[in-house]
Amino acid sequence: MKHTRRLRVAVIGAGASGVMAYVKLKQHGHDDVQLFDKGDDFGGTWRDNTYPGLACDVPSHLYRYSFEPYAEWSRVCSSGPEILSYFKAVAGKHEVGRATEFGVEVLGAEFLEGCWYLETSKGPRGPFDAVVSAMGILRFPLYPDIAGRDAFAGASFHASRWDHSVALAGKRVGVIGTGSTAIQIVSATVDTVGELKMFQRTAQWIMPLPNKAIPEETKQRYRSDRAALEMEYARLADAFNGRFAAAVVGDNPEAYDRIARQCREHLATVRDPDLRARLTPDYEVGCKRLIMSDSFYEAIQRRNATLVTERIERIMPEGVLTSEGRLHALDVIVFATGYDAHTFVAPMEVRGRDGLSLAEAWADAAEAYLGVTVPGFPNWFMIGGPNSPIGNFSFIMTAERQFGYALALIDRLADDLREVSPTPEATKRFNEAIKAKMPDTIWVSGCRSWYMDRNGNIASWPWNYERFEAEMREPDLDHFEIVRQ
Ligand code: NA7
Repeated sequence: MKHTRRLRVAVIGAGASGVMAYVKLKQHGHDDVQLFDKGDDFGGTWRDNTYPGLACDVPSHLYRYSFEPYAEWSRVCSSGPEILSYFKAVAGKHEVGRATEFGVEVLGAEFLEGCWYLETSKGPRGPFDAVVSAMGILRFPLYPDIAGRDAFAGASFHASRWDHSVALAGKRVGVIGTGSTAIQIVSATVDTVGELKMFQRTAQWIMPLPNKAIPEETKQRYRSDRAALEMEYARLADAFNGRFAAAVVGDNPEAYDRIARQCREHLATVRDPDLRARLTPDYEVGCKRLIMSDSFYEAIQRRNATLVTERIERIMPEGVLTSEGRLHALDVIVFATGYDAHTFVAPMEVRGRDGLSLAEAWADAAEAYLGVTVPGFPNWFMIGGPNSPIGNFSFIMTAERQFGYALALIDRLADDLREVSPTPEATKRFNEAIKAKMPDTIWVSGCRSWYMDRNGNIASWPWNYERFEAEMREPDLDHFEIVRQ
């Protein structure tokens, strides 16, 4: 693609989204692109997470780039290391390393006289004509606010910062939390540890997604028949980003009923009625992100596993004290207590036009236009910004859609525009539509989840995926303030 000027583009983050942005920028003829990543390699969240049982719960044939089909996935939902090596291989193939500075944290960004200047842990970088924020969503581990947390005499760590120097074999291990992470860890470690105690604050709905190995014949077919591989991608996109997403936002009642029934039937396989009752959620299926597992119920019914549902009172040097005064003696505590999913660019300080900071602009609520751009922050594009579709579907596909939209604007910056930012009116209309939709969503039906932010605003995309794809197809320049070249 030929352009009238050579654009200098910064991409913050070299995880799955940052690498994708680089490849697509290059395909569109943008060859002055610089990536920054505070880690030491590609992979983002798949580099940082190394806990036992780590896997994606979205089928691998959908959790990949549309432009890099892959015939070799070993299972329906592949392990973390396999996913990491895929993303690293793609980065290697496209020589993204040449354009990436690792070990550089971007601390601030400022828009001055039409350009972005970055402040990093290794000094200033820039100027850049456009910035792509590809920093991921679940970056900041949340540690529970439990009294005595630091008093524990054994080993303790957050699941996403796994301490591999701690051997689990034969140990008394406590896992705090019942999210996707905790469920994977419990399933993967129950046969290794001596005793496993899972501390549950809230029961979860669990969908029995069978994680079968993909047979060699199937891989062989995918290797030789690209169309078959594409058909599998399309089938899964329809099932997950399509029907599943629609079911959760209320657009497909039959699919929703089927999912809810599957979860109930799955729960009914728990043999002990008392354990089953304690594992039964008191909110609707889909209110929290659904757990996908066909091994957890079996794991928690093992002789050496215990589900603790009494409230945690405090952590003692010996273990966890629960509300009925019982001390659960432990050697290791794993905090599988999730992430702050609503930080977006923070703690990076981003200053747009007139010195306005994103933190100031977002003091009441993080609001963007269609999740990608923000009024007053020209040429700043986000992947995974506020109200991006998050849930039980492929974020890789979402990231590609969002960046496709951003790229159409970036192309214009290289052709005839100098600055582009959404109008406050368009942004207000979009966010009012989200608020208007909020009472109809399942996310407000009485559970605590990261689909809502701390001020009670919806953090996800409240409509179906078709609408998202339609919105991402092409930016409507009437909704943007533009400065021409
Ligand atoms: P989640 O899904 O946010 O789960 C965190 C879990 O930790 C959840 O069960 C919480 O209970 C529990 N939690 C948090 N704080 C506490 C305290 N103080 N006491 C007891 N229990 C607590 O995080 P995950 O890492 O499992 O999954 C995140 C996403 O990663 C996942 O959805 C995929 O997209 C990948 P709560 O339910 O809030 O009562």
